[in-house]
Amino acid sequence: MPRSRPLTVAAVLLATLGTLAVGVAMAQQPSKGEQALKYRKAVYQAIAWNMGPMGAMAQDKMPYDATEFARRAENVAHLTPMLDESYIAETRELADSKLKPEMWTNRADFDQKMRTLADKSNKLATVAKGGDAAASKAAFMELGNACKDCHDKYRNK
Ligand code: ASC
Repeated sequence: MPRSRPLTVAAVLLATLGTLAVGVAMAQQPSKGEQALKYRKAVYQAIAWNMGPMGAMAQDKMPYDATEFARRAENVAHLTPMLDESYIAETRELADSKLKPEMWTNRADFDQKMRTLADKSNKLATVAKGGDAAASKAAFMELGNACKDCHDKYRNK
């Protein structure tokens, strides 16, 4: 069938190009672990962004503003429970992380620290709603200690 040859050639060519395009698209797609690590860093960044002004107020580097402090505390309380799901096995071998490998063999301890983080940030949000500067600052320090406790053990400098 002479008419079918050029069509067959064109079809094979198109199929090959299509496969190549899919291959390139897949190569550019970050892996599940890379996406989880990116998400993790974004959540920590959002937490730090909100911790900043509270820290400045707690250290009297900025005037205490009860409404602003409570809003930031509420934000952090929403963010801390979002970290858990980023610590998936697919992130374990990724180089672009400060996570110490010990975390994977001390998972129960790490998870407990994560629960403490969530508890302390919830407590801070509740206390901050009360608008008492000294109580808010004290609860902020407790939360900061929960951050530090985990960083000291599981985060590379
Ligand atoms: C913060 C922040 C941290 C912790 C830590 C507490 O505000 O960004 O990583 O508190 O410094 O020691």
